[in-house]
Amino acid sequence: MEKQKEKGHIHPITYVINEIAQTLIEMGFEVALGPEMESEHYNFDVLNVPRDHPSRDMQDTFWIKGLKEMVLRTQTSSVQGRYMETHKPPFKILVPGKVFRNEATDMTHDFQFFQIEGLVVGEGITLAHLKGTLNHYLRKLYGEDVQTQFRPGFFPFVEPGVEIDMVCFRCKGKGCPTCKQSGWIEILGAGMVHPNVLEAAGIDSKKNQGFAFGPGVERLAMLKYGVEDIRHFSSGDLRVVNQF
Ligand code: 2U9
Repeated sequence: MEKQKEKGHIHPITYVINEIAQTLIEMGFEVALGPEMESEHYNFDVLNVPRDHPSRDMQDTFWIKGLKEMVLRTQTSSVQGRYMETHKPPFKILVPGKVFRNEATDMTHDFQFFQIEGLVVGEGITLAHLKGTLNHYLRKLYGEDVQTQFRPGFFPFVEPGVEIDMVCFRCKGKGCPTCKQSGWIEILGAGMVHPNVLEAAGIDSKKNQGFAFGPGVERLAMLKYGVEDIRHFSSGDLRVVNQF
């Protein structure tokens, strides 16, 4: 008898992107996409990243040889910059895609990874909308008993910026090596869109407010599936994907 052919597998990163996208689409978000090779203008300038910011260094960003002022995008936010120039608020978009960082790899850092960013702009948008949206999608991803805390954080494109922690899935908040005894695990960054970013796209920041969030998908997947090294996801080792 002919041996049954083994079926293909969906990559765990694709699973997580699809799951988050589905939740956000149910909430009225639309998907926006853009180029992986991006201009310095959309990758940094319109996002309020100062000219002398360290993230623009050769050591942190892949600059394209022979093409002036072109980079491999360091975050998917460049897509939102383009979108805001051509669409009037109110809008809610989600932007999944690959991003690149010119840095040494270790268990929690890779030179390429995926992000799924969200952006909501309109009149009367507040930090409460950001909290509600993130808590809803984290519950869908990790279960109804997810508990989060929001701390101040700094990113040039948001003000105020927040970093969001989740109660440690391993020790449930008691403190263990996974959460460095704190009981909390940092999962993503977010914030209210900086007025400079809205104005750079021609949006009146007196009339409109926005919130944005930008998790790294591998980090969410590592926590969901208990994967200890981020590099497993792009290693091409089928023993990894065959488990999903
Ligand atoms: C626009 C305005 C603001 C997206 C945001 C973060 C905070 C954030 C990091 C998480 C881990 C990058 O992958 S990472 O290294 N990002 O914490 N991202 S707010 O803010 C935006 C996006 C678009 C127009």
